[in-house]
Amino acid sequence: MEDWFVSDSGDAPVGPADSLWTYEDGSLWDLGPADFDADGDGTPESRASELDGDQVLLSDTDGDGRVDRVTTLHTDGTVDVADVTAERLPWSPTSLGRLE
Ligand SMILES: [Ca+2]
Ligand SMILES: [Ca+2]
Repeated sequence: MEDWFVSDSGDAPVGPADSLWTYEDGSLWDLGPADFDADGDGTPESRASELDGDQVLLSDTDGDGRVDRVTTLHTDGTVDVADVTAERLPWSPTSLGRLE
């Protein structure tokens, strides 16, 4: 999970082209710039990652830079799509091994 880190620059990300981000337990998580165009509009708004062996696609669907959709591609071939509207994302950061 080398590309998961908490931003220490103090700069607020302004959009998915600069950084995808989310808040978790009061910390700003900077996921890095979007590099995948999931909806095909020509602008990258998503970033692939991995969680517990599953591929996940973290997407910002409204262009504010904050991740609001998580698509999980399970190893058994099933796909889950979760829209994130609450403060907490539907995953446990502890499983990434970076937060206590
Ligand atoms: Ca797009
Ligand atoms: Ca968003």
